[in-house]
Amino acid sequence: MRILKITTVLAAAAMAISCNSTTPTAGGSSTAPTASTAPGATTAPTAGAAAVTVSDFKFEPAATTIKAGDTVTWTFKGPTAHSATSDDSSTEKFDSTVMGAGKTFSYKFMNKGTFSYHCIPHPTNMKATITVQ
Ligand SMILES: [Cu+2]
Repeated sequence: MRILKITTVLAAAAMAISCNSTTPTAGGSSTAPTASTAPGATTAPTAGAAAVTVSDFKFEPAATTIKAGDTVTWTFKGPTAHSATSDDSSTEKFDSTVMGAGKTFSYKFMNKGTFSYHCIPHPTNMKATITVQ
């Protein structure tokens, strides 16, 4: 008789636990965040990197917009040597030095703002900006 009573109590307790556990999950709250994060991920630009082509005699694109922490890589093309050098007025200081075709230079921008730069041999016709948001 005692054993039978204990098992009925345990069975009742087990049923109570299983009933309680199914109630919160029935809300389906776990599917809601997954659906909301998916559109945000698709609208974000290529994470962490931007490319600028340095040709004779221009930076392409002349205006680049990135996010803080992104790295910009300049690729040097064309027979004439060029540089990507921050202007004196720029608070972000970088200088590729004068490079020939086939070379690359990368710089990671950690601070927000618009930073203007130029080419050392051609400062009047080769100007561009990096905007960090
Ligand atoms: Cu140049």
